[in-house]
Amino acid sequence: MLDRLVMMSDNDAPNGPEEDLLTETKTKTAKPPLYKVMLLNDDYTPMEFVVHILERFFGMSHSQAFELMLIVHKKGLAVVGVFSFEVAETKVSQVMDFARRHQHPLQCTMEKE
Ligand code: TYC
Repeated sequence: MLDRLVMMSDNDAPNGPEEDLLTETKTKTAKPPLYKVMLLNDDYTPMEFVVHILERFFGMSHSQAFELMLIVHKKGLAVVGVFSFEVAETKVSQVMDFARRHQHPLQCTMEKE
């Protein structure tokens, strides 16, 4: 979408604002904010359960999932994916519900990138 836009404070040409006033055109591309989804380590959730979650909800292969699970286990947490707000929220809910149903204390959170 092309829109006429008045830029009073961001002149890139050595002109006074009176020149830019009618000549600048800017392409508006509203990029949506992205959210990191993170898994947190704990002492009780079985490793294979976490691997299963990464395969099931984040589309990882078994070896990718195992590798990332070990990173969370060793470092305390890791980003497991970056999504739009709605998708991130859905992933967090899916993981938290699945863990709760299986009575594991696994925690999954999201944070604006
Ligand atoms: N630390 C857990 C164990 O030793 C494994 C684990 C990994 C738990 C990743 C949570 O997000 C997690 N059984």
